[in-house]
Amino acid sequence: PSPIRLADYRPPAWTVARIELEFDLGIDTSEVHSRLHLHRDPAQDAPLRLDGEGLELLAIALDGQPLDASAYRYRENVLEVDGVADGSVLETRVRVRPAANTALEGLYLSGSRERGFLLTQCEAEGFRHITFFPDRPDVLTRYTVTLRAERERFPVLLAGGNPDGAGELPDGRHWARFVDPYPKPCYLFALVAGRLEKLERDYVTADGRRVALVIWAEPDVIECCHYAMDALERAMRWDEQAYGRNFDLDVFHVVATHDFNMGAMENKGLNIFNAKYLLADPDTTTDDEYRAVEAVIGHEYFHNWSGNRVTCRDWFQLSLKEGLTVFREQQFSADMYSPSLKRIDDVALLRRAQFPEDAGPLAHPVRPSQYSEINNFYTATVYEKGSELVRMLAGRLGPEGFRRGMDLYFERNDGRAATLEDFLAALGQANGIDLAPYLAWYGQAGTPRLSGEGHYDAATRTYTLTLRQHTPPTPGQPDKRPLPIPVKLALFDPDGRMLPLHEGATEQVVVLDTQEQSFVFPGIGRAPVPSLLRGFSAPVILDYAYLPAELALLLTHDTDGFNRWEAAQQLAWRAYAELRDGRGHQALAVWGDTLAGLFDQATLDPALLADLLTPLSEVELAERETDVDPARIHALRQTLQRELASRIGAGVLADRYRALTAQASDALDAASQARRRLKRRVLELLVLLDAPAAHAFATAQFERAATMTDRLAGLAVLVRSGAPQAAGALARYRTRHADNALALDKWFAVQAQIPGEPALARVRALEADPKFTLKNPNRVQALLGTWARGNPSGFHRADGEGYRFLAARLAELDALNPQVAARLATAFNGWQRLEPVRREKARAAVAGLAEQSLSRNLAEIVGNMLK
Ligand code: DPP
Ligand code: ZN
Repeated sequence: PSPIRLADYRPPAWTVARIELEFDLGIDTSEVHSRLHLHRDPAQDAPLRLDGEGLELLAIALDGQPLDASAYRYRENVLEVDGVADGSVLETRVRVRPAANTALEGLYLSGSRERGFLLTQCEAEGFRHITFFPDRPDVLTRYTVTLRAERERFPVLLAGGNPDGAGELPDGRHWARFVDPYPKPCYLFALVAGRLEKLERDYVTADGRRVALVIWAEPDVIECCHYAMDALERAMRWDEQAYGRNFDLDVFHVVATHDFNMGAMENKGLNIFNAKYLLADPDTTTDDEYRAVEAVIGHEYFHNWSGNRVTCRDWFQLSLKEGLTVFREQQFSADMYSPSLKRIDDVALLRRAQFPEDAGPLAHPVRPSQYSEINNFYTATVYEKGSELVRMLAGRLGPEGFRRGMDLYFERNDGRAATLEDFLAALGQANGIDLAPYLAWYGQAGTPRLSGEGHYDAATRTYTLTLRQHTPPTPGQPDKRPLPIPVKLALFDPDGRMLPLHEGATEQVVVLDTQEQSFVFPGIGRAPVPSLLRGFSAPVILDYAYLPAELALLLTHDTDGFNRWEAAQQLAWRAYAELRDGRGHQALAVWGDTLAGLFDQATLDPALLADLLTPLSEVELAERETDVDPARIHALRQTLQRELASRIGAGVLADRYRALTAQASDALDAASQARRRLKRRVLELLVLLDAPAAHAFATAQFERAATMTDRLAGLAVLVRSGAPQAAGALARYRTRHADNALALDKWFAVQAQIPGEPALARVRALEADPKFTLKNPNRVQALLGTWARGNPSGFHRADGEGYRFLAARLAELDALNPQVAARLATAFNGWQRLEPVRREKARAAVAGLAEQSLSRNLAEIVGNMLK
């Protein structure tokens, strides 16, 4: 099929003002009756064409008259109907098969036939699997939805919008109706039906609306929803205060499912969550997972305005809602937690997930110009880089200016399907600033490289900073333009004090918007050390020839927590390169000794210390290499960490470990979380120096842990370092958490992280475990995703067995669930940069896949990978 292009966008010829949907729900088959109130664009004369995939058409009528078979055609996923006029009502009745739907798109069954429930997933193009409709986000429609089902099997019936009646029917059936007063695109439609329990809380919005917040889950996990409920309330308050946005329906439903392709979905008034991002309880949820629940609850809630009230004109604008909503989510999490730790987490994620995407065969702009399968574009680029672009704009406007711009954006575009141009126009016009130059960021793929040089002139007391930018070519975009790059900076004197800059401020933003530019800072008394890109003010790769001692100064004194961490990362990178090239230990000594010096500093947040002690990941190291050998990178990174550990000292590490253990608690406050984070890091370093001692600590921690964070950390250290105690601990974990799907996912994942060649044998053994299934996306991600995407030395075997194994599983998975298969296939990203032996084996595995008959999803990924 030919790709869909942004340049081909045309407004819809037909829209649907209202839809009345009626469902007769059943597990094997469900019937969907729809009445579309059609509106024709007078400027276009195309016949009515509706999307529909896999629908069994039972009846069709136009304006009350059954249609003759010659008056419509249903082929190639399009229903074309003759004789439709503006104002016509088209009725269809179709049959769909929820239990047979393994793609988890459209209407499907979560869980078992006996106990599971029915639900829908429509983003991006799932609604066409439910009924005939113009399935595109710029068709905004008012929904009235009636659900009918057997009361005993489906006691709970939910759809988006406000409840509008319910009652009994003959033969033990019942019904419920929902009316959504806000026109919405069909990707935001949702229903849920089954045996679910609820938690309920009343909420009054800042503008005085009473809202019932209701979280639904299967009976065995409903008690794990209290944390999410608290988080939801915090998110709602936060959006009122930070953006002046109030909730707009009488009821807000949230439902947890274990069978979900994505993290969660913002359906209007009926959010559906992957259980992984909703359920939380101290015995099975780690600190990071608690924060993820809060973040995703916030994310989906914030979509009610950035996505639902203002939606996207077409899927090329996906980042309009996703980049913006990730940014809002990040602000929320930063406010609930710690701005600098949050920033470190987010940038680490960007570098681990988005930079490799932007540097490989799947590179695409934040606003892609074409796709063949839109589900392949729910990427780190659209989400995470998209958020970085919003952050740059927000930084450019300042807090008040950004709020003014956002107010105007929401006001102007409420009830509309908007574009990124609309977004930049509102932000700019509210502030009298032309933001059009920033549009280039949305259209250009690749991570810009920023290089800089500083020159200090003692005679004139001026410091001159020269910055240059260059973006390497990406597939289909050989030539790149310069982009506006805001560089937030400060200058430090050799004693680690910030120097006053313009008008006494100690921080300043300069914008590089040409290829090269120099910025002059007068009145500087001593040669300074620049702290550049503070807070990661632009998503670029900075190359500045710092001396190790200068990085040590920033690591010790920078007032920007993020840039302290960045200095540690830079030093770790230099130390790594020295080890790799056998070039002495200058940076290594500075890095190790500086961190050893900070190790006992009482004022340093233990969580920040834990992050400072963590060198860049194997994925990031591979990004900076050519002829990548993941086994060698793993070994070098281990050596690097052992060097760090030995500079701190086994005794010091063990003492700190004992002190942190003595303070252990099951509390969730930031200080307790920070201590657990550091404790894990200390244990990971200690095991490199004194394995028996660390294994004893880890075993005791595993056995006595009061939190999942501590239990899993103990287990991970045992398993990954091949401790003799590992097998016993794994068996005990398995018994203890036998009935908890999310805890079992972690059991699979921790074993998929075993480094090096043994990983594959373990993955194969775990595949045979009765609890493993390719039908559950979380389980697939836990085992195959963790191994192939998160364990480079385990996946990239020199004999190519890892590649052949993954390719075989992808083909199998693709027949069940194309979205999950396509995402997993991105594990092959970067294969062109592998060393020659692995490169050839990876290529052969990908090429072998390409010869098979694949879904559009997997075919597009594999095809791009080979281009
Ligand atoms: N729109 C969902 C999200 O919140 C994903 N489908 O990101
Ligand atoms: Zn989203």
